[in-house]
Amino acid sequence: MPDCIFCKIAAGEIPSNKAYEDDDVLAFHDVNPQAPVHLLIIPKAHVAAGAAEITSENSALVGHCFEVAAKLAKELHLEGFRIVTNNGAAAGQTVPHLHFHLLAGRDLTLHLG
Ligand code: DGP
Repeated sequence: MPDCIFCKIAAGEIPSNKAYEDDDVLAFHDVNPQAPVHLLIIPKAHVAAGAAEITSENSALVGHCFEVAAKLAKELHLEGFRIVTNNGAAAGQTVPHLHFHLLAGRDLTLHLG
């Protein structure tokens, strides 16, 4: 997708600090880390702008992203971690290319409800 930062990173047109790469998925360090470990895991292809566009057509790639997250968590010996995806500007999404934040290395305790 033209003008998509993450498509350019996936294509190597914008440099990134890569943590994992295969034919379909890339993981790289967030430029503005919110935790000591803050990786972004993306499908290389622009299959969806965000989670609201996940369908049976692209969900295998979503599963693949989570497999990569589990692999990285194991390799990095992460004791606890959080996977976050922001959908839409109201949720703070700034890059409309489906991606998952993998956060770890600080207290991530969250009280819901
Ligand atoms: P979100 O707000 O959920 O759309 O997350 C987008 C993240 O992408 C944000 O934490 C900052 C990061 N980011 C934006 N541009 C770049 C870039 O050029 N390189 C890297 N490594 N991260 C980027």
